[in-house]
Amino acid sequence: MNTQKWSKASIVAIAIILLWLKTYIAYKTSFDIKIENWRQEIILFINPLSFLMFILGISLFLKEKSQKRYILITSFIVSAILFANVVFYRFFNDFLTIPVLFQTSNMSDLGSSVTELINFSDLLYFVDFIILAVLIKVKPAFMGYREYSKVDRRAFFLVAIAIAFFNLGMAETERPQLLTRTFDREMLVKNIGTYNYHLYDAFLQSKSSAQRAMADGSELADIDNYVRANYLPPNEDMFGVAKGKNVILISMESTQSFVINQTVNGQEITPFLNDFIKDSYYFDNFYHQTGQGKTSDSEFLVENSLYPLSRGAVFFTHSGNEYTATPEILNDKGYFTASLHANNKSFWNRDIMYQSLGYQRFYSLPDYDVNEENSVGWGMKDVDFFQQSVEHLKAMPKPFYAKFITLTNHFPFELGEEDSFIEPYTSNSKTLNNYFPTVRYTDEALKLFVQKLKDEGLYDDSIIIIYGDHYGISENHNKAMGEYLGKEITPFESTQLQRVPLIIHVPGQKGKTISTVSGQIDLKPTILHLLGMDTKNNIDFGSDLFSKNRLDFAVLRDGSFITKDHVFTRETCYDKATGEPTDRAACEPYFENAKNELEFSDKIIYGDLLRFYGESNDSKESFQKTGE
Ligand code: GP9
Ligand code: MN
Repeated sequence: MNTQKWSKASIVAIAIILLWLKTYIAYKTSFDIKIENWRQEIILFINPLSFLMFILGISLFLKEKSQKRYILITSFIVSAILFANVVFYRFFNDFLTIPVLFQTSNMSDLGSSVTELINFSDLLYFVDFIILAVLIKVKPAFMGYREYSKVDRRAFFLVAIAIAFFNLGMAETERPQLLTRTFDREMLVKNIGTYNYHLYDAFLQSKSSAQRAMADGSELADIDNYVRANYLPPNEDMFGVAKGKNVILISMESTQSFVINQTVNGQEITPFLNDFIKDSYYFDNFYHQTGQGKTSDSEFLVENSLYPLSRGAVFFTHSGNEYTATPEILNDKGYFTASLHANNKSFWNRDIMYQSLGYQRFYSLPDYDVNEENSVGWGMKDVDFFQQSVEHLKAMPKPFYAKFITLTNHFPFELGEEDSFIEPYTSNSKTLNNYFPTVRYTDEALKLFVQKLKDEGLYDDSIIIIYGDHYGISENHNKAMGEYLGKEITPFESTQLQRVPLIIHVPGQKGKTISTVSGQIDLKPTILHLLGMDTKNNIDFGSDLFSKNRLDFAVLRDGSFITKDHVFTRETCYDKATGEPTDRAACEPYFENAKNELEFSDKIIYGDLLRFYGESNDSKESFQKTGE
């Protein structure tokens, strides 16, 4: 009697145990979750359990047929969510969030990357589901149905609740304020589990929708004070030096500063940029501040001087907001504003977001002649992209503000023989190895582009600003990276690796290297001041890179920050001079500022607060739709 009861109870139990073990195995094999002690290991082990008990426990209320169907369908959905996280993690080194999940247009564009990211062995992620399905089909007697009494069900859910509280309690002692500090998804997943994390994410999502509805202009006062207090007047020597000139802004895909002035296998990686820097202002302590929105986040930072969000891509989640972006400001000053990028216009929701940013024209895929010969990896090769773009530039009304977004140096860094000017590196990371030749290729594309600008007489009438959009080599490749750089990649080094090049070429000026600690957020006021435009009344979180008395300071989207002498990351204060942890007190004076920066900026976005600020103009209507 007893055995029978046990065996008939098993379908729910088996489904829970299979999913539970699978999730734990996936944690250990497919994600890089750092475990510091045995308590954290226990938390990690038990964290999927309470959710699985709740969700599968619902089946205890169902009749035989629907119970089996419910369990099968639920197991499949849970497995699919886990697998989606695994694939996403391979690429982004991060966990999924709801906004990212709805970026299906991006997912379908991932193309070659997805095939790189999915292997045949990935079927293993569904093995438990297959076992369950087979058992139900082949051994229906073993997986028999049993009615559960009220007492059974109550006991079951009491155990689930107890486990959930035990989990939360342990997590809270390990990580106080876990749920209020949501910068770090890894920490969340580690402590409350992937599934609960998704529930939590859903809660955040609905909260942010509610925030906009509830927001009113009164919240702007504090933010306005903060921004005014941090405003820096322009450097008189630089203000207006590019007045009336064209602006050529180039976003270099995945280019980090560590390649500048360096070699691989004895060959220069960026020979053109190394030369170009000698005639330009070069910022060697300039950080990307992007989050999950990658390239789009960098565009957002550069043109709004606001931080992107800690989850999702603001290009997707808040494309309907009111902004005062550089293109919108320049439209009013008689500039023609355009973005050029030979990719689907809907990628990162650009076609929609660009209207909010004020762009008059988006030259996207249909504006280019793209074929098999001039494509590699994600699409059109940079050389061809720039060459064809010059024709668009020539046709634009002057002065123009034109943003170029390169593509060839994108993961998985594919390149044909004919375009490889240098040999790949030799380490156990194919990603890092192939990174160097594609960076070298983009460098060549830039050289040809600048030459063409000279040939067409555009060079002397334009300021050229080149920046890296975000990292290209994630922490998954720390070992190989350490080998290349000849040092261990500690959290300190990882933070320093978030530096991306920034080069500003002003016609007729020699330039120099400037080492002020800065970030993408600083570009908007810098550019506007170079063009001789006042920014006093803007809500900009960054400040002019040429201003005197600049504070060396950059906040990264994960809450890390960098000062003149210190780096604060992962709750540790590092001394830049030694790269070693130092007294926390050295970083403490900056905590408040770092927190304010991100929180105020988030408030503006979640509440769509700029709609209450000054009067908006109607540049949205002047946007010419492309590709239709
Ligand atoms: C896609 C390109 C790459 O259009 O900007 O985006 P990323 O994956 O780097 O964010
Ligand atoms: Mn990018």
